[in-house]
Amino acid sequence: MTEVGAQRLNYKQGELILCFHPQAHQSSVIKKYATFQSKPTALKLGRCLSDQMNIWKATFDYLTIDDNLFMQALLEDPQIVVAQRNHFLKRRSIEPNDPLFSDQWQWINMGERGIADADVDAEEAWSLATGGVTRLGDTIVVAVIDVGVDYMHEDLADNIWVNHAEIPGNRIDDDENGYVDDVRGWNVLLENDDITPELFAGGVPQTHGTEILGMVGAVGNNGIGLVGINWNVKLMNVFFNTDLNEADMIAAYGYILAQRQIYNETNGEKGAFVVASNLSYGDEDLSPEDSPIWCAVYDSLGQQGIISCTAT
Ligand SMILES: [Ca+2]
Ligand SMILES: [Ca+2]
Ligand SMILES: [Ca+2]
Ligand SMILES: [Ca+2]
Repeated sequence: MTEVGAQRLNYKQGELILCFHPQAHQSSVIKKYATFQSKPTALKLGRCLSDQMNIWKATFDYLTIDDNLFMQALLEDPQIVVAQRNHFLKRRSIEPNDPLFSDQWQWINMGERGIADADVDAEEAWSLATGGVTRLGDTIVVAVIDVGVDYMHEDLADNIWVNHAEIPGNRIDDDENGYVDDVRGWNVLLENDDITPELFAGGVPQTHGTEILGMVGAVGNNGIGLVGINWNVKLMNVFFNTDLNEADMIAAYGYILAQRQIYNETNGEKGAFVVASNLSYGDEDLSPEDSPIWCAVYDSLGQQGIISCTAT
């Protein structure tokens, strides 16, 4: 066999991993394959990788021996349970190029804040998924109930959910979800889709909603600002103000529930595939007995497939 460029191979040439039967005589097996197709194999047993499983590393002369045929012969040997190549593994971690990522110790903490690795192991999750669309083709939506958001923000705009089934400003509930002109989400106080941030006294906009959205889904790997735990996601905004009461909050959840339930019932033709919701508000003096309806709302959300996160 000729030597193949190492960069094209995903395994170590000349190495095999062999799992022997429990009663096998390893040395006699190795001796049996001293030659293969009349050529010397230089087959040698290397390190025992697991005594319990009887797995060993082995080496052979891959320049002389056809490795495919040789492995096939080993696989068919009654003393060997299974033989395979020794593949290289990739580090299962992805890190984005966003400039402020190194400040976000909650994702990966190298010890710059508190204890190293006191983080959510974001890089390991990102090696599997960074948001976007599910395997079945559903666009992932996360709903946030908060005090409005800077939805034109350069690091959020691409991830803001928009209800494309609704025609804006015609005072008609085009998608028949019970909410008129709900293009950018829903404002439970004004009963329209105004999600611009509430103003503090003096006209300063609240930033809490924008911050929460950044955590959930600031656009990742775009070379700008921060990175959200989801790099690519649709962020549905439901607005209330800081004087929120329970009734307003239930109305906010009502919008989220409606969108997901309609999505489920129409097989994705209408509504939104909301998988999670966030509410950064609560009251430490309330108990579940005081608020049975609030509690039940979470059951209803869960039944439709929504995980809810709150700061109660
Ligand atoms: Ca970690
Ligand atoms: Ca509507
Ligand atoms: Ca409309
Ligand atoms: Ca970014």
